[in-house]
Amino acid sequence: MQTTINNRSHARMLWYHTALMITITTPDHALHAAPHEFLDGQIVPAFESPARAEIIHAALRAAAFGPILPPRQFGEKPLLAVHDASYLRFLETIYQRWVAAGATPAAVIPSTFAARWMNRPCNDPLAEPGYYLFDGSAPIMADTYRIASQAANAALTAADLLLQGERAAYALCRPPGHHAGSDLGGGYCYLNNAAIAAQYLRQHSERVAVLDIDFHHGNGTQQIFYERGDVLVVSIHADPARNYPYFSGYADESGQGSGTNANLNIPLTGTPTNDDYMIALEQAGARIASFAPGFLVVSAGLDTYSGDPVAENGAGFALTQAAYPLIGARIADLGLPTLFAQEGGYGVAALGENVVALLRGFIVQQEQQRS
Ligand code: SP5
Ligand code: ZN
Repeated sequence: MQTTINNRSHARMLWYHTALMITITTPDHALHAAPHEFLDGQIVPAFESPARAEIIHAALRAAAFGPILPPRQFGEKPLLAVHDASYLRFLETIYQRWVAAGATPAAVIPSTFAARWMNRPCNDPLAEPGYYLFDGSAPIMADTYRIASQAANAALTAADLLLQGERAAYALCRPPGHHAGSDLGGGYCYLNNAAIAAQYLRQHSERVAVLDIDFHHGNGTQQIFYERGDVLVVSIHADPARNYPYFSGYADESGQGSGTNANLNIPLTGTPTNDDYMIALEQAGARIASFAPGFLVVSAGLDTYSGDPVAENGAGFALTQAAYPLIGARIADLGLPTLFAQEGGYGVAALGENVVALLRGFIVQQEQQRS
């Protein structure tokens, strides 16, 4: 593994040599700003806000890990490799059609959902959102599709950096992605940035792994790769019996068909501490190592932090900031080219520092491996 890393660094462009980790992001993310979401029976101010990315950006600038660059444009092709065309057209057109039909211009939020035995398609602008969204926490505004595409482009640009020989890159994706399935959005997610990047990297390696460390089960990523043996999906998250997204994320969901045993869910009950979490991460790491992927995509949610407002009241995880460097170091130990894609994390005050702590843990460990 050591040799692989050194060979890779020869391919680096000279000016990248001093960068410990390159970040990809664009200030345009702020154009996607939901006025509210529908959560637990109430209209509440949107938790997934531009302030999240702003505080992460500021913390990364101060940490000076390396350049902070804008995404390149990839067009729709890599999105279509993961998402249905009809779903992309929905995301792109629904806001205008919704407003033209006389519905509120604040945001598209469904109130009637297609579920189980009532799932006939209906293209009425007031109905379509209930077909393509699974909850009331993914409001669609005028610029949502364009900005979600930019988040995917950020992940794809980070993927390209790995292909150019970078050991790691960080995509500051906003909106996040891991709840978005092939034809379904929800939980603040529209396009599955991590899955799009994993699928893109898959063109350059026979096997790719996704490690999801967000507090919530990465249900969208699981669905997208559930019947695939070439992309391993491992998710550590809160017990679905008591936590969003509730209807998936159990340990017995292990993949199907060619994907049998290529999905690993590690649900944690109670309020796990740093130590509890590291035990779960050890299990996740062992599975990823034995899968021997060419690339690792980390769905990096920081809502595992103690007191996160979106985690269940009184039953979130109990991780302290000290957990994140340990998590980053354990991920670096896998010795893989690694793409970090931002997912959740809503305790805005500590969010920037927690992201920096995670990435610093990775960087320090990676530097030790090199020397
Ligand atoms: C990307 C991501 O982290 N999405 C998370 C979406 C979660 N949305 C709904 C969570 C419902 C939790 N209800 C608990 C309220 C405690 N104040
Ligand atoms: Zn989350």
